[in-house]
Amino acid sequence: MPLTIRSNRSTLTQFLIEERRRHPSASGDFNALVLDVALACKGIAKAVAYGELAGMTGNHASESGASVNVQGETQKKLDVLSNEVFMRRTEWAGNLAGMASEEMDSPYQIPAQFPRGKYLIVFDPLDGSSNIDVNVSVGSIFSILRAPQDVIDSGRDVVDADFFQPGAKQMAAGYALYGPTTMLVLTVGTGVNGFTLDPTLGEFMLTHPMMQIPADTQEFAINASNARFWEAPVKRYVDECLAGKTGARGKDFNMRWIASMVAEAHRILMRGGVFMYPRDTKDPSKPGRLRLLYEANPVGMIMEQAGGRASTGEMPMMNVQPTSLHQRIGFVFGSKNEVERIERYHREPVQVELTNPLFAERSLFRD
Ligand code: FBP
Repeated sequence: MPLTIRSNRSTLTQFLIEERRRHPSASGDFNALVLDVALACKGIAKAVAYGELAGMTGNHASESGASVNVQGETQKKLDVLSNEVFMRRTEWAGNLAGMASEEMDSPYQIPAQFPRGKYLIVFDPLDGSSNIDVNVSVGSIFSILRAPQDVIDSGRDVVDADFFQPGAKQMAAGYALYGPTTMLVLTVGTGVNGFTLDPTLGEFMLTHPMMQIPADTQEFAINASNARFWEAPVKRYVDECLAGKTGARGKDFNMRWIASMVAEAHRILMRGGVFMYPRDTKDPSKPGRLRLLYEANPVGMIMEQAGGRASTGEMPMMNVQPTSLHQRIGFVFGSKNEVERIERYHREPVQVELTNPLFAERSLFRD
C-alpha cells in the first residue's frame, strides 16, 4: 500500500488553498463548497462500490411503483441516493443560494434553518445510470455558478431563470468518475486538474495536474444505433472516419461507446478523441439527448480548459443561452481539430453523393 501521506502530492484541500492565494479577497466560501461537493462524491463512491451488498442496484420504488424523473426516465436507487447525498452535504454551510439537479423537477430551496450564500450548484448526481446495474463506470457531474446579485442581497428563493447562465459564466465545473479508481476532475477556470481518491486516507490526491487534450485524434464515440436519425454533417463525418485510409481522411479511426458520458469525457481528457451525441431527428421534441445545464456546460468547460473544444455542432457550447432547467442539446466535444472539422461540416453545403456504402440507400442497415 503506497504511503501517499509521505508523498509530496497535494491534497484537494491544499490545491484549493493554493488556488485561493491567487484571489486574496476571496472569502473561502467557494473552497468550502467545492470540498463539500468532494465529500458528497466520496459518499456516492462508497454506495456505488457496495452495489447489491447494500441493496443499491435496481430501480427506485415510490408508492406507485418505479419512480420516474422530470425527463421521464426511470430513477435508479443510486440516482435518488446520490441526489440526496449532494443536497445533504452542500445545503448546510451557508455557501449556496439554491441548487438544481437532473433528478428534481424544480430548484431546491436552502431550508430555513441554514444560512444562504452566493453560489448556485446544478448537478447530475449519477451520470450513465443505465450502466449502474451492469457494473460499468458511472459518475457525478457538477457546475457552480454565482447567484444573481438580487438573490444574494435579498436571500429570496431561487427560480429556474436564476440558473439560465451561459456556460462561460461557470465559476467551476467538475465530475467524479466511479471506475477502477475514484477520480475527481475539476476546473476553477485555471486549467483542469485530476485527483485520485486514496481509499486509505479518504483524501483526493492531485495525480493529474494541468491535463491537456491532444488536438488531433483517431478515435470517435457516437451511438451508431441512431445513425438513421443523424443529420448530413454528422453522417458525413462518421462516414469519413469509417472509410479510414481509403477515404477522405486518409487515416483509420477507432470507435468507442461506453454509454456513460463521464467515462467517455475522461478517456478523451486522458488520450484525446471526439464524442458526439448530436441533435438528430429521432424525437423532434428533443433537440438532443444530453442536458445543457448539468451535462454539456460542466463537461464543456472542462474540455475547453484542457485545450479541447465543446460545441453544439454549430456553435461554442459555452455561448449557448439556456432557456429551461432541463433543456436538451446536441453535444460534440473533445480534440479541438476534430470538433472544428465537425463544425465546418455543419457550415458547408450538404454533400449529395455519400461515398460509403454503409450509409448509402442500399446499406447493411436496411430492414
Ligand atoms: P444519465 O444517465 O444521467 O441520464 O445520462 C445520460 C447518458 O447515460 C450519458 O451518460 C450517455 O452518454 C448517454 O446517456 C447514453 O445514451 P444511449 O443510451 O443513447 O447510448
